[in-house]
Amino acid sequence: DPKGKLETAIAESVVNFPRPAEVDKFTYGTAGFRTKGDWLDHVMFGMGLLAGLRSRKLKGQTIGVMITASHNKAEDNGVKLVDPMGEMLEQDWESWATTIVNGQNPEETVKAYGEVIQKYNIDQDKPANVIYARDTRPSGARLVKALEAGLKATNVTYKDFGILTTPQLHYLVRATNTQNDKNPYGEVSEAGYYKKIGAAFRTAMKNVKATSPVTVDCANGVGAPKLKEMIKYLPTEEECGLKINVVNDRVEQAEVLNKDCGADYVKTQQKVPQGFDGKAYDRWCSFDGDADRIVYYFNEEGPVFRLLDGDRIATLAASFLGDLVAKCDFSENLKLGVVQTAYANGASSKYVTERLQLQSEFTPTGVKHLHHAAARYDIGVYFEANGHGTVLFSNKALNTIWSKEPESPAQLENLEVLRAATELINQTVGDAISDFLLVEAILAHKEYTVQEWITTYTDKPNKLAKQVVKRRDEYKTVPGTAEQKLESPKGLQEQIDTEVAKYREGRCFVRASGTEDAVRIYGEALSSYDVDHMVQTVADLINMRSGSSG
Ligand code: G16
Repeated sequence: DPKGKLETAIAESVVNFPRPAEVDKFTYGTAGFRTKGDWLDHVMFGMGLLAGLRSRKLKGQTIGVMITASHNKAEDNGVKLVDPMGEMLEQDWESWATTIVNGQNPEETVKAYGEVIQKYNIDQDKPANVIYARDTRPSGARLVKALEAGLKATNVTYKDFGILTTPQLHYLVRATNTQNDKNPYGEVSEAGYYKKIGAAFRTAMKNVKATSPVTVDCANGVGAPKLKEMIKYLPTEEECGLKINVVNDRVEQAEVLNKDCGADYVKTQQKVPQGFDGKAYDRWCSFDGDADRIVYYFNEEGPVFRLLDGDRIATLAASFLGDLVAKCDFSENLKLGVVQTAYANGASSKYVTERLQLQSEFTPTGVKHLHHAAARYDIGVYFEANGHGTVLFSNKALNTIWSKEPESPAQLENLEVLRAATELINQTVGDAISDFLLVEAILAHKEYTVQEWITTYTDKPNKLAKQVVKRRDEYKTVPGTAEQKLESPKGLQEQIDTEVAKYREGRCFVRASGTEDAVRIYGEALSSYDVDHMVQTVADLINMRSGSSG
């Protein structure tokens, strides 16, 4: 009985990866499972099982597993599954991920495995293919073993791609699943990723030159070695004018990962990272720990810190692509839109609708939500304010852009840049390396300095704070409000509303983080004094209710 054999194999193997006593329940959150690396072996084993099931369900298409805790501390780790076209795991399956890793004993794990088979009517004789990679965290190598045990127990064919950025793994999943198609996404190798993006950047920069150098803070994470590799495939400084300095590249020192540096630090602390030695107006940017987010910034004299976050990248990209679309005569044909979350600065959304005259839309936090919304446009720009985002081109857009016969030399030039953009941008997920090169190309085309970029609109004073609470799962938002209204704890939203009404153009919302044990508070108002006061008062309201520790 092959089914019985499989069940025995799972039961025999899972005992080597027992549940840690410290965790009550694992939950597949905003970005998969995340917690201390030491507690994740059991979860990895379960994700091996589920990745195999997902692949079998999808007729053997390759599923990706990424082992990373991204912006979180070095001792944390995490895991998320990647669907065949490089997008995040289908939401329906998230609850199965939660079920399969929460078995209290081997029998329950086997039972959960059987339930997925039944629910999705999975033919166990179908092939299953999984590829995986990890970031530079020390626990990664051990966790890979647990993942492999789950894959082996259920006869899954797998391939280890070693250490990669999260977006590189997403790229490889899509490249693998499209390699025999008419339009393969790219070569199925890490080098294939660099080649594709490098060639696109070269084309995009053909007729322009960068006027100043840029420095990249890699958060002491996997982005550092991978960006250095990428640079080998880019046009040289002599050719395109761009000099790229790489800092915070100490990947061999685990404890400095994301420590006082990286995109999350810069965005939430509103400060330059450790190692910053820029002069006023030097252009800097920061990746996060797995290189799927990027933010730019500079200092004015003073020094006064100025941030160019995900909203700025979204508006820059939307305005640039919008212009190209118009110059290529596609405006009638291709619908462009910008997708953001409630964390987007109100001034950026206003700029999108009023200045750029583009559609704008909001979704809950989490790339998966933005991605799906952006996919409904011909050209969908999506970015979270924290710097996580990309641009999606529909098949219609790609066909239109690639089949057009240019009507003039000028139009040909624009068409070539637009075509290059479709190749330069990682369309599977937000990608710091690809977004970085896109921004650099746009700045070169627009001949923008950071000062010119930041004056396109004026940010509303804002603040993003964090409040540690005992039970973040008590904080639930009303569906359809882009997380801007709490339904529980009861009465808290009314208190917040009363407070916010005191401030001119005040806006403030509270939601539970999906990646940290805290609730986030975002506030905006006409003056920064008001914002600080409002956010502090709301934090106090939460603190009083939950008797929290922070
Ligand atoms: C992850 C998600 C992002 C999200 C961020 C913070 O980023 O991929 O979509 O914005 O967590 O989420 P939360 O506010 O729920 O903690 P990363 O870079 O850590 O993978």
